[in-house]
Amino acid sequence: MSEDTIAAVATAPGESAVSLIRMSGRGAIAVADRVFRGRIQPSKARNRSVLFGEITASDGSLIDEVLLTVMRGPHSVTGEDVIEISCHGGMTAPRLVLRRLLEAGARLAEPGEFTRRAFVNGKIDLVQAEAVCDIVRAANETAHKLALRQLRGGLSEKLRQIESILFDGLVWLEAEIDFPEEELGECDRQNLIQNIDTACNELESLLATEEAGRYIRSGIEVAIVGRPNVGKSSLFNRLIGKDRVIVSPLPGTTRDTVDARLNLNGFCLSLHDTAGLGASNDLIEQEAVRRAQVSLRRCDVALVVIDVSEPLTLADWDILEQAAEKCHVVVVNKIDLPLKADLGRLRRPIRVSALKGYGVEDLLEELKRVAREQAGDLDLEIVVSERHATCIRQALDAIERAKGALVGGASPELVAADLRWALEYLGEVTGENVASQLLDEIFARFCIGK
Ligand SMILES: Nc1nc2c(ncn2[C@@H]2O[C@H](COP(=O)(O)OP(=O)(O)OP(=O)(O)O)[C@@H](O)[C@H]2O)c(=O)[nH]1
Ligand SMILES: [Mg+2]
Repeated sequence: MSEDTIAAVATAPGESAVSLIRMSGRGAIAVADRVFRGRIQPSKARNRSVLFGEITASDGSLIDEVLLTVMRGPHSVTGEDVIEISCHGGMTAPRLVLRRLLEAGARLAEPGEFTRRAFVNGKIDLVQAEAVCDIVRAANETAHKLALRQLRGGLSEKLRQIESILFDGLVWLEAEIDFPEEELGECDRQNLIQNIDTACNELESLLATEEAGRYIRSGIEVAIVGRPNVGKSSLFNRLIGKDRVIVSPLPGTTRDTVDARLNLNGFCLSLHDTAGLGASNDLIEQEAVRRAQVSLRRCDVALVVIDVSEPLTLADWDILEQAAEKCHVVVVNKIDLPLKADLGRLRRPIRVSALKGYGVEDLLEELKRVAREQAGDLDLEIVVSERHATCIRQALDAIERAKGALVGGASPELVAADLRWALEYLGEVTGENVASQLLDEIFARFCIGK
C-alpha cells in the first residue's frame, strides 16, 4: 500500500444533487475516523458497509451530512483501503469536505492517480487503465461500449494468447541452445514457423482495427468545401444546429477552418467549415485557401457544396474533380432560388437550402450512410489505439525477422533474440514492462479523481 493517502472529488464540479469524494491509501480509514461522526466509526465498520453520519470540522462544527463507504484493500478498486464519501453536490460542500480530509492527513490526488494505483497494485493492466480514461471521455455510445469491453480485458486476453504462442516457440529454441546435440527436427521447425505465422496473423488483424478505433474515438472527419459564397458556413451552422460561424453575402467570409462535433445516433462526425476554394491575390486569403486544401486532402468525407442559383464554374468542376478521388457527397445548395446550374453531370446530388432548412434531413441521412460505409464494421470486439498499434507494429517487425532467420537456417540464438524483442514490445501494450515516463504520459491524460 502506498505510504500517502490521496483524496479527490470524483464527480464533476457544478450544481448537482450529490458529489462523491474518494480517498485511497494506508491512512484512508484513519483519516475517515478523524473527520466522521456517526453511530459506527469507519475503522470499526464491516467491510463494504455504508455509514450515515456527519463530516465535522476540527472544532466539532458540522460540515455536511454524508454517506460513507468503507472498502478495505486488497479487494477494492485501487487494491488499497478506500473510503468513498457521498456528500451534497454543488460547488461548496464537496470542496469543504475535501479540504477537511486534506487537513486530517490526506493529500490531493494527481490526475489519474487512483487508476495508476490500481495498475501498480495489479488490479488492472495498462490497456484496462486506458479504457477507464476512454469511458470517461467517450463522446458517443459506440466509443463507450468499446471502452467497456476493453476494461473487461478483451485486448489483454488476446495479447496474452499471442504471447503464449511466442513464448512456447522461445522454449523450443532455448532447448536447442542449451542442448545443441539435440537439434530441432524438421517437424519441430515447421511447427515453430506455423506458430509464428499464427501470431503474425493475429497481430495483423489487431492492427487492422486501428482505423476503426480512430473513427470511434474521434469520429469521421468531414470537410465542407466549395468555392466562395456557395453557402458552406450556412450549411455548417444548419448541420450543427447553432449559429456558430459568420455568414455573409461577401465572398471570402470564412478564413480559419472551424471544427465542430456532430453526434449521429451514437456515431461521431467531426465537421470542418473551410474557406472558399479559388484563386486570390490577398495574402490572408491565400493562406485560408491553403488550409481549406489541407482539410480537403485529409478528410475522410468531403461535402462539396454547389450554388444552384448560378451556372457551374470551372472552379466548381475543379473542386469536384479533386473530391472525386475520395469519398464525397455533392450538395446542391440554395434550391429556394431559381435554378441556373445544369445538374445533369453531378453524381447523386443532395438538394438543400441551408437558408431555409430544406433537405437537411436527407443530407444527414446520406452522411450517416456514407460515414458507416467509410468506417466499416464498428461492432468490433477489440480495437487498438495508436499507442497499442505502434507497439504491435514493432513486435510484428521482430517476429518477421525471427521467421526470416528461422527459414534461412540461422542459429537459434538469433531467432530467440528476435522473439524476445517481440514479447518485450507486446509487454509494453499491457504495461508489463513500461518506463515510468510512459506511465506519466498516459496517466496525465486522466482527470483528477479517476
Ligand atoms: N437564398 C439562399 N441563400 C443562401 C443559402 N445558403 C446560403 N445563402 C446565402 O449565401 C451567402 C453566403 O453564405 P455563406 O454561408 O457565408 O457562404 P460560404 O460558402 O461560407 O462563403 P465563404 O465563407 O465566403 O466561402 C449568404 O448571404 C447566405 O445567406 C440558401 O440556401 N439560400
Ligand atoms: Mg464561409
